[in-house]
Amino acid sequence: MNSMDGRDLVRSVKVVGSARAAQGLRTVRSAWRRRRTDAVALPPRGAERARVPGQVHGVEPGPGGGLIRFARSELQITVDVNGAVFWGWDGAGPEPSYALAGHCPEPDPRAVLEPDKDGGWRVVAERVTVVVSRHGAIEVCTPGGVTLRREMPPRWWEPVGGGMARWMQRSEVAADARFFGLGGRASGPRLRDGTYRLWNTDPGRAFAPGDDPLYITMPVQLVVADAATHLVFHDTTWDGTVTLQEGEEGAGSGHDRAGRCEVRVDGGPLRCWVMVGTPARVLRAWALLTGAPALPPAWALGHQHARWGFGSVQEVRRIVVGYRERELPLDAVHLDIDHYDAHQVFTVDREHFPNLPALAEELRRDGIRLVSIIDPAVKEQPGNAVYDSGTAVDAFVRDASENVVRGVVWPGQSVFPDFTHARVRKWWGGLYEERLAQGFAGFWHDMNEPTSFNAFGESTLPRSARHSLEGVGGDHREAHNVYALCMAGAAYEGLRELSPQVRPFLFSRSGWAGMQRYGGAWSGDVATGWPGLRASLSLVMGLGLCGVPYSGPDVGGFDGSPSPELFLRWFQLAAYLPLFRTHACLRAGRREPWEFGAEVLEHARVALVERRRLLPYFMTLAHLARRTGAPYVRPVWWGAPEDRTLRDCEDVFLLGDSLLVAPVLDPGADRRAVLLPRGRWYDTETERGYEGPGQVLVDTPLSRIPVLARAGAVIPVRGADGGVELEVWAPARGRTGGGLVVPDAGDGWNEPEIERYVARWEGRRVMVRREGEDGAGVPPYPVRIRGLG
Ligand code: NBV
Repeated sequence: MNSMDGRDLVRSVKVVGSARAAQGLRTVRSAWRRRRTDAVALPPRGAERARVPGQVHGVEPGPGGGLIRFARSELQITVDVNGAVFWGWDGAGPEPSYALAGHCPEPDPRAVLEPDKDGGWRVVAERVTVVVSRHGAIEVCTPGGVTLRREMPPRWWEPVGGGMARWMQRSEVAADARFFGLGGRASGPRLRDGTYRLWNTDPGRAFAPGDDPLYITMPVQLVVADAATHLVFHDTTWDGTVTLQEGEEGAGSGHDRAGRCEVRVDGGPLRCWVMVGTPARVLRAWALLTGAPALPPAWALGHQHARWGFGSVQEVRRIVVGYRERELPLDAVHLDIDHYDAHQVFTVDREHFPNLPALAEELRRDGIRLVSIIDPAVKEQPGNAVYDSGTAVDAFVRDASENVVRGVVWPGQSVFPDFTHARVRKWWGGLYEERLAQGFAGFWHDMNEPTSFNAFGESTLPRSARHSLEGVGGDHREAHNVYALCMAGAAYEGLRELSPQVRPFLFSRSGWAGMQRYGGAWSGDVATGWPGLRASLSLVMGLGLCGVPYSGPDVGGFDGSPSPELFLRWFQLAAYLPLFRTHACLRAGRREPWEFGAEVLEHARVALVERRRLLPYFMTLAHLARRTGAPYVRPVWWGAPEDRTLRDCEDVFLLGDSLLVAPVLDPGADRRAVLLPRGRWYDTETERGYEGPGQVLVDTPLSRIPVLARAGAVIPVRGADGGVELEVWAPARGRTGGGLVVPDAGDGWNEPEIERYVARWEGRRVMVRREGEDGAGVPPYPVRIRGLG
């Protein structure tokens, strides 16, 4: 194929189809082998004995808390210097942990273990009090004594013949509390009653709300209640479930029914972290513990276009020219597996992509970067350089009999690097040298749950597959959920070494707590349809509340063909999400903005131009996320978690502190209700002001989705000359406003200073000053005041 026309597309679908059919038999065999391997290597657990902690019988105070001994277990509690509480049962300490960024923070020397009533104990710290009953229930309370969470004494089931215990932990939260998080969930962001599994999963087809679990699961819950917000993290990588039931407040003199949570896990330590405070404080503590989010380069905050099946360099050029001719901003093009030679990672199909470095160079001159997909599976084929070099360092996952574990993925029979081994990560990281030489500037990790096509059961590695787990040794039951996290770590560290002057940019389909240290995520194969549009917002918000601020959906959905209206609404939403990328499956309809008619093209252009104008604001939000853990996309209750109406609102979000975005998520909507937090909000299109809190009706013609600016906001935008300007929304009379600006400092490691601006009425004018050590100064940017009308 020299160019990718319709027939070629069909042919390449057939090639993939027939390759998959040919793989069918092998797949069946491999699934059968997998089940047999598991049956031999993981014998049934047999009889089990249940255990609870029993009665307290002694304590040993230590820094930040201490050890509490029970008849049949012991509990370590420590409050750290950032105010986060750790507790671990049965000798579990906070390390080692895949979630933590480096070592566990120091204990807070002011927090001490002291006796409580009824034979219990408590640790009183500045922002939280933890009370442990004599039977091992743990209560997390605000400094004012309001209980936020009560964990019942845990229960273990231990195989009589020895082996890993399963455990269960029940807890109660306030009747008014709402649950969020647990990674990327399609049916959120508010997690309603139900059971959510903790096992990263490729659903094997495009997903919609109701499909659970998906690619990124995390035992991280953010619980928002009147009294305070808390984040709780059960630090175990094992398979498990979290069952949630929201509480209910009793009417009149009726009793409240507490919210309930039950965590059941198949193994691993029973240990927990809790952070208490406002949402901002909690996310900050989480980022301090698990790592600052990687900072994307400015181009990754622009518009990116992907497609499975560009098929040739000519098609890539055609798309780029299409954007250019229509004056549509474009910042990156992503190449999917069809640019590989026979689907093998770290290779190039030289027939159809003869000179990638030249293409990359040509695009870069136009300000467009190339991004490469990376799959972890390596074709089992002696002579293939990746396979040979991996074999030489003993990189691939083996089973209990020391045989290399095989699966079936795009290149055919494949083997899987064991990213839980430092040596393997080092080898893998080095492979990105080939990608850098091809001119790629960013990386898109796929199929890393890991996925292997199996005819029955789960499409992943056998549970008995062995992993290094940093030399401790274990199996896939423990390594599965951190496979993608470790792959991201390998890529990030490798890229840092290969190209030390440039910040690595990568995002990943799968991951786990702490993945933000290495990059972002995307929402995976979201189904084309209005429910998919809603799900894609839920994923971005949920991941943000788990500490992963950079993510976004496949605009238009992964499969099928969106109607022009659906495509446009998706495009308009994603223009305000951190990752703004169009993408689709091989067989899906087109996703270029000009494929949906003149009207959609016009409105999509407006969205693209506005995204480019907001780039300095996005850059600022990226820096703030890195420094504070606050996601760019925040639920509307972010600054007012005590407002119950806001807490239940899922179809509006805040973009940073200054903007409120109300996407259109339903077909045919020509206006929509928008819930506003307290204060004045300006419709950025009409400049009309609205007073919050309350609900307003705003028109939603096809040309736009409502975006409102907070009165007083100072927003850095890109001016007509490409330089930064301050867009200032008049504060309400008698009030002041302000905003932060972090200038773009290039793709290196510079951490520019945060600039603070204050807006206030001075007589009949709104003035903006820069706050500095030597008083207020004139901003170094042009200022435009809006909302005066
Ligand atoms: O590499 C092909 C696709 C990719 O386009 C998509 O974004 C990933 O989520 N990939 C899944 C593998 C094929 C899935 C059917």
